[in-house]
Amino acid sequence: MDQLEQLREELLAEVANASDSVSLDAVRVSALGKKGRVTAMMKGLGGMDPEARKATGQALNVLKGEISNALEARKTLLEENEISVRLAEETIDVSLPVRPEQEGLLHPISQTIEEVAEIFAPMGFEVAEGPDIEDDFHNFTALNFPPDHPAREMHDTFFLPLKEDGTRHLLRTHTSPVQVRVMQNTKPPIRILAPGRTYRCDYDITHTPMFHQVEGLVIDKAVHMGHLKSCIIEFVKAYFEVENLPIRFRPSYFPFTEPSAEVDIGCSRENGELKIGAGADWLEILGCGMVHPNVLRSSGIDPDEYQGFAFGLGVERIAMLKYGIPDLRTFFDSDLRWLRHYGFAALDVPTLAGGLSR
Ligand code: 2NL
Repeated sequence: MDQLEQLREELLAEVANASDSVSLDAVRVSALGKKGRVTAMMKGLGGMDPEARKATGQALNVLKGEISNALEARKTLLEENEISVRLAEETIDVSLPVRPEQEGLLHPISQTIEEVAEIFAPMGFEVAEGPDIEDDFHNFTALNFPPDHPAREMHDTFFLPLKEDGTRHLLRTHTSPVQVRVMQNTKPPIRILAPGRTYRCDYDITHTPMFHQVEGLVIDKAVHMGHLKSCIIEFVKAYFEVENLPIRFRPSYFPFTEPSAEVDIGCSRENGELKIGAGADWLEILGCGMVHPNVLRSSGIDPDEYQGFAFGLGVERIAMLKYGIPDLRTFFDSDLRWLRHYGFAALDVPTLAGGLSR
């Protein structure tokens, strides 16, 4: 028994002194392995008389259990220590740029949409989104485009294949269907901005088949043309960052607004150079109007109770004007040299106080 007690103390000391999981495993093998010291004593039981075999056997089993428990406890402790050491050594500053030598840039389209949203946010406009693939109702019918009206063809629509029920989906030709969906699901007052991709089958110097729009919509009980005008004037001045920018509202036509207007800003064109601000010329920058009663009705809003105004602008166009980008088609070439020239620092977000376009 003395011998067993001595073995017990030695083995527990070895377990306590093991300083890593590799040396701890060596202790386990030397005690409980096939040729281990406890195992060897177990083998010796066969040569004992029955009384001694029973007593020693029980004592060996107790010892084996004790050593196993000590090994397990030591193993857990060592593993926890090893994790703490690694955590302390392997700290990462997650706020550092991933590849400082190859930092990503914001595309001028993203930058322009953020600037527009930043200007309208303090006026209470929230950003709304919807699907690029739309149905005829949300893209045309709800917006007061009569069936077979040439305005539908004017939009050069991309249609998806006919479905079994004879209808077909399409790629939205403007972001107005987003606003139709909001009107269907929201009790006024409504004040939203709908930026996003739009598609028309057209490709030349001034058209790409995919382009971007931002539309705005306000619905309330007593909204009138004066609200529309001040909202647009406020936006245009903030966006172009020009004091005393001349602005005019010119009567126009859209199926979804009545009355409708196009908005021009003053500019000058001298020896081929376009300058925004006071000058002899005018430049068209957006369309707007009072929402047509048919559009309200189609979207589930009572035109006798509510009215509203809406506007729409082309993102590429106002980005080209502000940032002097001469060729529309270069927007979607994915040319890194172009992006390094026209792109914006990703963390330098536009704010009204800090400047929109630093
Ligand atoms: C343009 C003109 C415009 C709208 C878009 C709109 C949306 C709804 C109801 C009524 Cl849901 N109107 N949008 C209104 C006037 C003009 O866009 O030239 N865009 C590039």
